[in-house]
Amino acid sequence: MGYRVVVAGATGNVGREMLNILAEREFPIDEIAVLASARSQGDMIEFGETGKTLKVQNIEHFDFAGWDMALFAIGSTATKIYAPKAAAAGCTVIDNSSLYRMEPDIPLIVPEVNPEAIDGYKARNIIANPNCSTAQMVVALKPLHDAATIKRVVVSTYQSVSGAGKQGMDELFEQSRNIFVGDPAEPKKFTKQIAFNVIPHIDSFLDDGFTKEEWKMVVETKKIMDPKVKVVATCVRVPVFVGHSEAINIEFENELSAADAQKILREAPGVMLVDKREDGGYVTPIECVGEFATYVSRVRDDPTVDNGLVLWCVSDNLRKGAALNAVQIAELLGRRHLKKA
Ligand code: 11C
Repeated sequence: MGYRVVVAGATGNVGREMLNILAEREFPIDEIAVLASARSQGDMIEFGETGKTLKVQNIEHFDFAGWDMALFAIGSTATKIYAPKAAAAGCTVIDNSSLYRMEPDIPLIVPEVNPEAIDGYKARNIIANPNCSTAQMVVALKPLHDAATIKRVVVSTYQSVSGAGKQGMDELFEQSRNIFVGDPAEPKKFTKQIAFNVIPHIDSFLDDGFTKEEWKMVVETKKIMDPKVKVVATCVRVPVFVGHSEAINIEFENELSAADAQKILREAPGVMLVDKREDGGYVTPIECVGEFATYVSRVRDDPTVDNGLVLWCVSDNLRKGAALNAVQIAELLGRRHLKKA
């Protein structure tokens, strides 16, 4: 016996990955409904590689009663309308938008890091999925935090254009092509040219000069992992289609050598350590596309601080950063709360 599952936003980058991953992981499904805005109503989309195609329904007219869980990837504005409706109808919402993440009575979950926090979902019947750059970072940090207690994290990100949706991917493609043929490469989605460039700006600016993406990495890490951990981030968009990378400097309370950290990371859930200290002995974004793991490479002792390490972390932002984490939350919800015979 399986679940009645809804995927809302099924035609977008993340929604499509949700369908792929539900199929790949053989999530127990009795019935699946795929929703989008009126514009996509009636479109047919593939359910991963199952050979099945699904007809897109208009979310405006969908009745969530009788459905067990809904994976939402529709952005904050639409989520504000439809998530409370679904939750009130008894369908548990697993939401990929930033809308509810910091609400105290809504769990923000990375299953490898804080699975027990899911138990609070009943207050609102909504569970939040973190920002992509936070999700992969906490998967890598948690086992090290357990071993030596992290005091402070300094992270610089190298985030792919797929984090900005299909428009971001199209802009990188079109600008690259235009530059090759000598046509103008005007920015539309991004604030500056992204092809052959990097842009130190993701999401809107806040009063203190940080961006909202940088703020999310701070507050979400605290909520998921430990409020005592200090984090400072610089988030940068790079001309990569899929896969976010992060250079992370970590300061610990207690001593932890790079060799011991490697041993810990080798065994850590969700982590794949690839750290050969030779040409090519590390992972780059292109290699993590379509994968489940958070890859860690280049683990080094930081000689400039007491008890410091430096590492490189890469993951598929549409998967661990979004769709995979949402499906893992659905699996966790099933195991802990919505057991089927
Ligand atoms: C980006 N991290 O790469 C963003 C996308 O809060 O879920 C995801 C934004 C979010 O642009």
